[in-house]
Parts: sequence; structure tokens; C-alpha cells
Amino acid sequence: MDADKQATQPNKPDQGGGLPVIQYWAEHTLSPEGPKLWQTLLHKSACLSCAWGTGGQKGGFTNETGETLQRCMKSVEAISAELQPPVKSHFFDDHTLNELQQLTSLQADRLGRLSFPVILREGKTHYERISWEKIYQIAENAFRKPPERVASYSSGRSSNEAAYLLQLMMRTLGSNNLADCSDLCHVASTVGLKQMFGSGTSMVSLENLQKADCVVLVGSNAPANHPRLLNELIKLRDRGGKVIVVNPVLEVGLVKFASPAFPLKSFIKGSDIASLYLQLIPGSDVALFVGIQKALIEQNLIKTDYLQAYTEGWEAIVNYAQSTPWETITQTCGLSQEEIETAAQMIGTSKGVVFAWAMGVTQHENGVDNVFAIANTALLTGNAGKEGGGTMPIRGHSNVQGFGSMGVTVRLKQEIQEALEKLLGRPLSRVPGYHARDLIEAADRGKIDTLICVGGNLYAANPDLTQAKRALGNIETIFYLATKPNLGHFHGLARKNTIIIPVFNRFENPHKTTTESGNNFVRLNDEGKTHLTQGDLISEVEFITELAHRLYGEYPVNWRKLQDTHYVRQLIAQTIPGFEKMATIDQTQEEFTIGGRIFTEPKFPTASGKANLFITPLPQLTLPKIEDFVLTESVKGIILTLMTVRSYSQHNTVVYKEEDYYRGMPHRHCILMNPDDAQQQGWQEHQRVTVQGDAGKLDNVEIIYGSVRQGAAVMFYPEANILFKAKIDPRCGIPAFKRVPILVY
Ligand SMILES: Nc1nc2c(c(=O)[nH]1)N[C@H]1C(S)=C(S)[C@@H](COP(=O)(O)OP(=O)(O)OC[C@H]3O[C@@H](n4cnc5c(=O)[nH]c(N)nc54)[C@H](O)[C@@H]3O)O[C@H]1N2
Ligand SMILES: Nc1nc2c(c(=O)[nH]1)N[C@H]1C(S)=C(S)[C@@H](COP(=O)(O)OP(=O)(O)OC[C@H]3O[C@@H](n4cnc5c(=O)[nH]c(N)nc54)[C@H](O)[C@@H]3O)O[C@H]1N2
Ligand code: SF4
Ligand SMILES: [Mo]
Repeated sequence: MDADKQATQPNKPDQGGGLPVIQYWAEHTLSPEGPKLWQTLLHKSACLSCAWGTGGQKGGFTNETGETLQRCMKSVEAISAELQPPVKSHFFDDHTLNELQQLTSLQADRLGRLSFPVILREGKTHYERISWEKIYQIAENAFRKPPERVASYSSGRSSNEAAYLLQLMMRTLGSNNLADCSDLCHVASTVGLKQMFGSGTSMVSLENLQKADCVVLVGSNAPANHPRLLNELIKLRDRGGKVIVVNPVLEVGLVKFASPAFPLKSFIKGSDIASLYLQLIPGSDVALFVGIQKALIEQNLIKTDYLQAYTEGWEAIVNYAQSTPWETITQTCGLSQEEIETAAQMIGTSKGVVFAWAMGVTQHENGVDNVFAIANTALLTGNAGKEGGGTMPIRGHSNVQGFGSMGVTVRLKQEIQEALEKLLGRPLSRVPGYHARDLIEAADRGKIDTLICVGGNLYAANPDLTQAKRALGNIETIFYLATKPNLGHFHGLARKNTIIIPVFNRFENPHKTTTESGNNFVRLNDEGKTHLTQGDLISEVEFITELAHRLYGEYPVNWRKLQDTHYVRQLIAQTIPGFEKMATIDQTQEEFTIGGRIFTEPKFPTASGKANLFITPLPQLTLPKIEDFVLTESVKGIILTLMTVRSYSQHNTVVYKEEDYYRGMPHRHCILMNPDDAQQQGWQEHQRVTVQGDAGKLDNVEIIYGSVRQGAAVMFYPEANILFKAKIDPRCGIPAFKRVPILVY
């Protein structure tokens, strides 16, 4: 369905952003929580929500180039949730676990802020309050299990300091089991880009993005998940540049977006975003990009001089594209040769092209190939290592990239390993660590005794919730460090002890912290205060250092001294490459771009100094048959490819609002379908259907018509995670959340 048709659908907005955003701002900033909300918005710290990284020392509303008015509604949404009153002191006494398990994600979040520690003991029906001394006693025993049976999981909202300490504690123990939410998120980008360019993050700074005249935006719903990126796209269109969007769903905010940052020129009428919208088949991005490469070659638009001088392996890519027939390409991705040629023409004739992508690219069985195919295209056109061009994975959580930089990963950089070995005075364990999926599999096989979760929701973030619950249930002790209750605290329960530890968030920590944006920019966050004045919360840094002190005394560092985060920053400066400026950031207050990450010249930190291209086989996009689904009765239905995504009002597993206004989905129990697919089955909009995957089913799901490619459908995560056991990209371990075969009947 095209843009015009979407616009004519009743009750569906024809642009992203706009009035609802202002209404939301007004409601919240003028409400009783208003003054505290403003105080927090102005606090000198990075935005909690996404990794675009607004905020910091120049004030809460500034981006990395110092431009103001850059806070979006998502930021307000995230802060408001953190400013909730505490969970009532008797709440856990009054409610059984069974009752807690009936709560939806939204209801769990609305219980309020966690403000005292609680424990659920084996066989008990209630969480009970517990003292800090008792927690440390349990923790000391739990962390004395064999190191390979101890694991951590983390989510990128915490600070660099907490992340650094977590990995140091785990590696001192001898465990490499540092699973992280990035294992479910951008790991395909990290693994792919590292092989190509020797660096796994974005090579484009915000400043350089502002010099581009073309952006190719692949598999990203930025209007919802990185709203301030839209400001850059609006500015780019205004200076005559082009935006190519690649997405099986026509996301309304990528067609037209009304940004409050430009009250006159954009907000009233909305700004055009996409110059070209390519609505491909889910999972077929490799085919599209090989097609673009083929067209570039045919149109004589590849940069042979550049390829010869700065890259390796490019001839094979050219041969592969040339020898792949157009018919195979167009059949695999479902786009016409003309559409692909138009995209190639736009890319090949632009001066600077930034290739940006998010989960629609990474969360596939061939996620790494998707990244290779995009970056190959960048290289063929000379768009890597220059101003105004490059590859830009759009990162998720506000400090997820910092976690990776600090060594919270199962793929530790050689330099960090060596630096840590020097610090410890002994080699690190060589037993490979479990990433997020391996952790669940290992726990399912009874191989984990102890798990510490620094934020996040390991349970609901995983595919196959039935397995996730069972797996976590095999673990003896789980510690959840969290700011607010979530589904994981009520379903992801340990066999013996589940302990929830309430922590300060970024703007409440009693010490300074740092974070890293997706554009490799380090922010300094000032100390703050919590509104939970009666609470008994702890900082992540204090908890980890106290536990480590009890386990290791003063080896290899004086852990208690590190409760002053200034000293953690000294350690980071010593051991993490590119972070040398951390040593003086307390004095200078100077936020900085991490060294060795932004490439404005085509010289790359690979062994040869050149970029490597890799062949990307076209995916075989088959679907199962009805007989392949386990059914108790014979049914008539349709097999679709399901993409599980975020609604416009949720942050990952945490739901802020039931409806998705922009997609016209009134609640979370909906499936967004192409009207032709529904009508072929004789179904109408709002009819209820059953959706079945290979791990479970959901009944009574409401059909909503949307601009989804035929044969594909959209549902919201985490609810949809009950449905399927995802396929995994073997090269990086990421689950294929965006190509789930389902039967709808
Ligand atoms: N407000 C808000 N902000 C967030 C988050 C949040 O939940 N809420 N989450 C944060 C995190 S951790 C992350 S990782 C990011 C996520 O940011 P996004 O990646 O934008 O999030 P998704 O909702 O997963 O949307 C993925 C997009 O990919 C498209 N897509 C699906 N399959 C394919 C495919 O095969 N090919 C292509 N080309 N496109 C496809 C979908 O239609 C959708 O538009 O956002 C971060 N920011
Ligand atoms: N089907 C499907 N599944 C997916 C995805 C998908 O697109 N589809 N996306 C995947 C992706 S990209 C990601 S990143 C994961 C997200 O997975 P996670 O990062 O594991 O989950 P979140 O929902 O972001 O975690 C929210 C919780 O973090 C806690 N929290 C918030 N701030 C802080 C803090 O400052 N400190 C501490 N300690 N805790 C805090 C709060 O208690 C909150 O309830 O989900 C993945 N799962
Ligand atoms: S774009 Fe991201 S970092 Fe910037 S204000 Fe919005 S949510 Fe925060
Ligand atoms: Mo993510």
C-alpha cells in the first residue's frame, strides 16, 4: 500500500510527530510532577532513553554540536516513569506472586519506583523486605560458585562506571559470562563492522552527518525510537539532499514528520522525509543491496580508484553482483528493477551518503550479512572514511555502546584483555563467555547457579518466553538491580532466591557518571538527588564495589575507594583504548569524541589499513506450510512473516501506553496486516484471529489494516515473544526477531 492510500485510511494520521507530541509535553510539564520534570530535563546528564545522546554538560536540551531544543517526547516519557512515587511499602506483603504474575508490562511499570530491597525465597508466595547485610551474605555465597556457573546480564541504561566495575568483578572472579542486551540488538553491526573496518561502531559523527546529501535509512523506525534523528533528516531535505527509506512497513513518520524543533517550517505542515521509500520483503535486505551494487556497476557509478587504494576484496563483490541475475534479486526482495536502479542512481550521484540502520537489519538469521551488504555498498561508492559519508548503526539504549566499550561483552578486545591482565597480574580465563542467548540455553541445561542483572529484563527480551522462564527457574540465585518493577521480576524467578535491588537512575546518582552516545561521544553526568526521600536505594557502583570488596578484599584494586567514581574513570582511562580523556574529565568537564572511531579519511584500523569487503549470499526466504504448525484441529488460515517491533509508546519491554496512535493500533493485542492479505481470507478489519508460531499462540488478536507489505505482519514485543523460538545468526548469536513465520487463523 502506498502513502496516498495510508493517508486515506480513516482514523490514521498522515504524518509523524505533530500535535500529539506537544499535547504530551504540555500534559506532563504542566501536571503536578511538572516542576520536578523540568528540573530533570535541565539536569546536566544524558537523556535516559535512546543512544542519540541528547543532554549533558551544555544543558539537558543540547546535542553534540551544541544545538539546542533537542529533547523529544520520548525523553519526557522515560523521565516521567522514573519520577513516579515509590511502590507502596506494604505492596509486596499485600500481593501474592500469583497476583503479580497477572500484571501487564504497563501495570508492572505503573506500580512505581522500587525503593527498598526485597527477596522471594524458595517456596514462598510473597516477596519480602530484606536487609543489605543479608543480601551481601547471600551474594558472597552465590559468587563463590565455580566461575563458569556465574553470569551477568546487563542493559545499557547504567553508567560506564557501573559497566566497567561489573566486568572487572566478573573477570576477577574468572568468569567471561558477560551477556548484554546488545547481544539481542546491534551485535550483528559490531561483529560485521569490526571485520570490515576494524571498528564496530558508527564511523560518522553528528557533524559529519550534517554534511551528507543523502541518507539511506534501513530498518529503523526513527520517528518513534530516535526522534531527534528526524531533525537531521529534515535539515538534509531542506538543503536539497535525499533520503532513501528501506522498510517493509510504511512508517508514517518516515513519510512526513512534523518536528517541534522547527515550529514554523516543519511543525505546521509537516516535512517530507523519504525521497524514495522501498517497501521490501522482510529479511531480504541483502538482495536489495546486491541489486543496488549491480545497478551501480551497470550505471558506471562505482569508485574504482578508491576501491583499489583503500579496500580489499572488492573485485569479488563486483563479480558476485554482476553474476547474480536481476530476476533472482527482484524475486527475493520483491522490489522492481526500476526501483532498485533509482536508489542506485541517487546513491551513486550524491556527494556524501550516510548509511544508517537499526533492528530491521540486525535482527535476522543473516544479520551480519545484512550489515556487510550495506557497508559493501558504502565502499563501492567511496562512502566510508570521508566527511559527510559513512556507516552509522543507530544504537539502542542510551549507554549500550558504553557497555561494550567498557568490556561488557563476550568478545573482549585484545588491548583491553592485555590491560586487564596487567592489572590482575594474571591471565584472564580462556573459557568463552555466554552471550544473552547462550546464557538462556546454558541455564536451561542447568549450567548456571548465579546471575546478576544490572538493569534490563532478560526474561521478556528473549524469544520463547516459556523457555526463558524455565531456564531462569533453574538458576539458584538471581539479583535484579532495577529502578522499576518489570515482568522479569515476576516471571523470571530463580530456583532459590530472587532478590530485587532498587537503584538510582542516571539523574539521581550521588556521584558523577559518564555515558557514550551512538555517535561515540562521551557525556559527563552530574550527581543528582532522588525524589524517593524515604527510600532505601543504592547506586549500582556502590553495590558492585561492596560485593567485590567482600569477595576479593583489595585485589586487584581498592574496591571501596572506587565508590568515588573519579577513580573508576582513572582506571578506565588506563585500560580502555580511546578513553584517555577520561583521566581529566572531572577537572575539565570536557565531553569528548572517543579516539579512533570517527573516520574522515579512508584509513582503517584493520591489519592492512584497508577496509575489507565480504560476499553476501542472497537469503533463501522460505516459509513453513500449515502442516508444519502443531494444531489440535484442522484450520484454514494464512502464513505470514511477522516482524516484532516497538510501539510508539514503549521502551523495549516496558510499555508506557496501550495504544499506538501512529499505526492506528488501539491496544497491544493487535496484528497489523496488509488489507489484501486479510480480505483474501475473507477477514475484515477488527476481526479477531489466532496467531500461532512454533513456540506458542495468542488468541483473540485484533486485525488492524496497515501499510505493511503483503505477506508480512507486525506485532508488538515483548508480548509476541511467547510465540516463537527464534532462528539465530550463528556468527553473532542474534535472534531473528524480524522474520518470524506465523500462522494466522
Ligand atoms: N521510544 C523508544 N526509543 C527507543 C526504544 C524504545 O523501545 N522506545 N528502544 C531502544 C532500543 S534498545 C533500540 S535497539 C532501538 C530500536 O529502534 P528500531 O530499530 O527503530 O526499533 P523497532 O521497533 O525494532 O523497528 C524496526 C524497524 O525495522 C523495520 N523492519 C522490520 N523487518 C525489517 C526488514 O527485514 N528489513 C528492513 N529494512 N526493515 C525491517 C520495522 O518495520 C521497523 O520500522 O530504539 C531505541 N530507542
Ligand atoms: N521480539 C523482540 N524481542 C526483542 C527485541 C525486538 O525488537 N523484538 N529487541 C531486543 C533489543 S534491541 C533489546 S535492547 C532488548 C531490551 O532488553 P533489556 O534491555 O533487557 O530490557 P528493557 O526493557 O530495556 O529493561 C527495562 C528495565 O530496566 C530497568 N532500568 C531502567 N533504568 C535503569 C538503570 O539506570 N539502572 C538499572 N539497574 N536498571 C534500570 C528498569 O527496571 C526497567 O524495567 O530486547 C530485545 N528483545
Ligand atoms: S532523540 Fe533520543 S536521546 Fe534525544 S531526546 Fe529523544 S530519546 Fe533522548
Ligand atoms: Mo536494543
